[in-house]
Amino acid sequence: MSSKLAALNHWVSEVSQLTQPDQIHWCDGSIVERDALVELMLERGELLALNPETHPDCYLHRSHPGDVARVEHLTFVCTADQADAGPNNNWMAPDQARASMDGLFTGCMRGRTLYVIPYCMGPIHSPYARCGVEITDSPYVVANMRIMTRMGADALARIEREGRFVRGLHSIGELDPERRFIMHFPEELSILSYGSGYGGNALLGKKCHALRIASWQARNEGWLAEHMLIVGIQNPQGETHYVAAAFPSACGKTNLAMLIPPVTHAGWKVWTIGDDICWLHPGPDGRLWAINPESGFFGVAPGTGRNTNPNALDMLDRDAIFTNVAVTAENGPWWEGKSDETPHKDWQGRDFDPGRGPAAHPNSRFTVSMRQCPSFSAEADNPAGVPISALIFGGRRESLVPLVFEALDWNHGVLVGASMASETTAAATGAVGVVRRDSMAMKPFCGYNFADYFSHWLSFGDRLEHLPKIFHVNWFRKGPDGKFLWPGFGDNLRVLQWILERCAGRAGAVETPIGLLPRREDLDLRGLESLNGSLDALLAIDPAGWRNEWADVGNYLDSFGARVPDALRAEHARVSALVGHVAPA
Ligand code: GTP
Ligand code: SPV
Ligand code: MN
Repeated sequence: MSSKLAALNHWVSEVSQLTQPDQIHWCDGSIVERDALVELMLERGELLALNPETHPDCYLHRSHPGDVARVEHLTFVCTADQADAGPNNNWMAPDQARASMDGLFTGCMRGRTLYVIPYCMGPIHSPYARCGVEITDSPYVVANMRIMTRMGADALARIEREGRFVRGLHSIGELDPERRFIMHFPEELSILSYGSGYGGNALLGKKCHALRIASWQARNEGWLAEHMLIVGIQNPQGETHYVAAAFPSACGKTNLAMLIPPVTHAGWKVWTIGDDICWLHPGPDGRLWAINPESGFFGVAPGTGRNTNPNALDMLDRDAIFTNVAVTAENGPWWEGKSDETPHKDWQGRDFDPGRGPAAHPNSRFTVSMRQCPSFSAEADNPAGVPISALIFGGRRESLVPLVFEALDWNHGVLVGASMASETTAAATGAVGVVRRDSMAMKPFCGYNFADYFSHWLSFGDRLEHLPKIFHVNWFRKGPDGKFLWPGFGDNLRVLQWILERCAGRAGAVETPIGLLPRREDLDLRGLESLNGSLDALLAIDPAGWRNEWADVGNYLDSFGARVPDALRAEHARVSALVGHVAPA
């Protein structure tokens, strides 16, 4: 098979000359193709079938133990001018990057099959959707891309019609961390990824295309590509409003996207549009409209349980791929927080021994179609997207940052997003639990200079007639006993409720030096009497702490030099003065 598009055929033959595969397979996305790939991976031991009675069509993949997360230190943005990549990215000169990657790719597919994966990010007929082609030698990547994107014949037809696509070349190579790089060439709309088979390093439609490359395109074309969930919240009056929320990796997007309202909230319902990536466009009506470019979830397994995320459990009992989870004696998938069963084998397939740490890898994941989610919204297929009422930023902060606050206006909201910080998680290799700045949850994903990105965000103040309100949330503040103060999960709806009532001009708030906060009486806390003592702590503002915080944000902005927009500096000066004016305790 080949394509009607000469440029695509040419690229595939160029890559096959370089990589020397035994065969070339053009993916059509059919179920027959999927079944054949699964069969092949079962034979080779790359997939293990889980219990077909309790978990039909569910498979476990154990990745190389040294290849379990994104690798930020090996991820590069290769622009002609280093300043365009910015201090927020690792940079290499494009020629040098291409030459060293060519070296790695030479002959790397000998004895393997080269798969050509045409895919579409976004509803197939949406003007906001964008296409790409990933070439890979990993059937596991093909199987995951089939769930995560609209992959196959329809995407190829669109690519042939449009004549343009993002080019992603991927090989698992030797899975050697010394020979592993994820390179982006935004000026050419291309990606080269070598040496990892894991998630964001290998499923190139996801972080590489839909965030790093797309954020670059979005800046040039006047839209935004963001690390955000999209959720519809239906109130008892039957109205549904949509919000998008940016939290860093493993900080609660999937959970918020499919939460089940607390029992006190009869008549409320949450509709899931997306759990990780959101493309935002100014619509013809002057509002901001959102599509989810993905069609599946690559979600964090640990912590997903009946009490925390029942919708997720209900979509994970059939047709799902699990990566690096543990298994029970009955050969069901298991992870910490799932159930009180005892794991039998750990994520590396060894007999479980608590002395060796958790049974499931902390970054173990499930891949599942969004259509299996009980709260899936058909609006996820709407080519126009959904209109956004509020944007939410959030991080994992055990101290200082209150449960929720509202920005005074757009520029203040952009500063709140730019100054976000969060404790690092197992979603990337490296230390866990270290607070770092993670502007708009895009530190690992913005394909260009953050200073230019901040300018781009500010520009929407003029582009949009109806600006969404901007909020900041923190589910992770802890008390002196080291426990989370806020129950989180389903109860997060109470915060979304306040946010939407603020958007409707109905809920009260009090102005503080950091923004508008709810008072106790502004939140619907029915049924949460247990919270009594904690609420004051959850909403407390520590002026000295915030003086330090804003001073640190000032240093952070300095690190981007003269490209930082004046309006952001001015906003920073304004809020710094506000916390400065609060009398020290
Ligand atoms: P990525 O897929 O890496 O982008 O992560 P994500 O932002 O989608 O995070 P996810 O919803 O998968 O949650 C990550 C971890 O945080 C899981 O272990 C959850 O159980 C936990 N978590 C999510 N929401 C809450 C919450 O409201 N409170 C607490 N305490 N933990 C939460
Ligand atoms: C994240 O790390 O934010 C993820 C997982 O969603 S990955 O696909 O590996 O990027
Ligand atoms: Mn993510």
